[in-house]
Amino acid sequence: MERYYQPEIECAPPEQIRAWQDERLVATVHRVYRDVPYYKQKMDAAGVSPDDIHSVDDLHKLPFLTKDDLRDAYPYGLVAKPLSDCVRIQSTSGTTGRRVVAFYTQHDLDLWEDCCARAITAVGGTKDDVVHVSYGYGLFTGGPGLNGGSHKVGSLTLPMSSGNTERQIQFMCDLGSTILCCTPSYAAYLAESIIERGLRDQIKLKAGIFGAEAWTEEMRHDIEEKLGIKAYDIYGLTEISGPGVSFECSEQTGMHINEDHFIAEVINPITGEVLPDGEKGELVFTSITKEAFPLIRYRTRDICVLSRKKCSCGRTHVKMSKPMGRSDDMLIIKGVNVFPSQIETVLLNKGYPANYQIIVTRENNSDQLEVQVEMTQEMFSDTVGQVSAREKELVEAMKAMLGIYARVRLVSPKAITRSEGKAVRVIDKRNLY
Ligand code: DLL
Repeated sequence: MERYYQPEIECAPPEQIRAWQDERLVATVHRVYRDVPYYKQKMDAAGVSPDDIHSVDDLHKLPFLTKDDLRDAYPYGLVAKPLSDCVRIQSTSGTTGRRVVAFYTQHDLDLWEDCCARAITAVGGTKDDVVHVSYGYGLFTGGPGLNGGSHKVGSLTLPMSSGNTERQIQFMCDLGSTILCCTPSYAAYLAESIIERGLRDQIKLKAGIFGAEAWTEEMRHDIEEKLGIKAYDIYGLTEISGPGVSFECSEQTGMHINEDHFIAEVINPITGEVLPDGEKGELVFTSITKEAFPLIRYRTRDICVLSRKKCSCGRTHVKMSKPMGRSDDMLIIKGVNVFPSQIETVLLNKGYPANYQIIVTRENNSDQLEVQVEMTQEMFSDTVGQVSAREKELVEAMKAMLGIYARVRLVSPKAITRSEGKAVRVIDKRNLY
């Protein structure tokens, strides 16, 4: 039995999971109230005492924590251990404001790596695998998380980091990488580059662990077909540790949340009301085993659905759907909610590659949506003179999906800059006016 497939935990009966959560939640709440003035202040202001929290049923009494709280408390205000007990920081890229900095004790690193090891094991990884980690290393959690998980599984680990596609492919061929870990957009780019070089037969990849950004089922099929692998989703966020908060198993129908470490809720993002399983809303996490940076009811802004349907893999931990976008990713165009994933679905269904960019502008006080779409090489050579017919077809398909008009501009192959990390899909120029 693999060390990091832990059936006694991952397949535990729901009552057992609940008992762990109750006990760990109560302990965490008492600890943060005692040791972190920021939490004490917040709970006092909400009129909740740690003695009001007896079990997960009382979780809803606690106030939410948001990214704004993390920014207010930056850098040390939410740290729950003396700094001398912390051994690592990781951080977000800070593209939407001040960076979020997360702290880890050695124990926290161990648990985080366990979560990533579970994810690798769930896709069939063993100590006989060669795990090729092309997530960025450094402050970003992707590289360090999967690297640590791979070590724990005992796999041979290639700490490639992102970029230098030529070298990635060469190592993949020479060293026989079997599991690729990177963003789905970079996986698509690597697939394209491998095929172009005629090296598809020389790679030994069997699985990919792709996450850190939203991707559609259509993109999964595309990558699986091009690389001849199974492509699995992995989810996480720096604030809650990094990758491995949840991960897909062989069923590939959503990601099991490591419920012995994190309690998940889905809420109505407007009212804050907790929604029953099966309803779509904003995902909220409470960490119950972290020492240095425990977060209580942290609003992720990711929109998804939780499901407790029995899973064929035997794991009993709740599953989250692929995030359907972030509440702050959602574009409001002419009053209509538009998610980039809807546009991606249209494009992949119509046979276009997932290389596109969404540009939003405001002209004469009216929002304008433009989608620049790359053609495949075949389309490009076949369709001289047919570009406008193709564009028209896409405009209609977008209208059916989004309910509004989007200008479509087909561009030549390779015209859209490839990403080595998280893809930049949306350029919203409205805030610049
Ligand atoms: O992206 C951690 C990570 C690294 C996850 C590698 C998976 C693999 P952050 O940079 O803090 O952390 O970004 C977190 O990315 O709130 C989601 O909006 C998005 N995200 C992460 N995983 C997925 C996924 C890492 N599988 C933010 N699908 C999260 C969709 C994802 N979105």
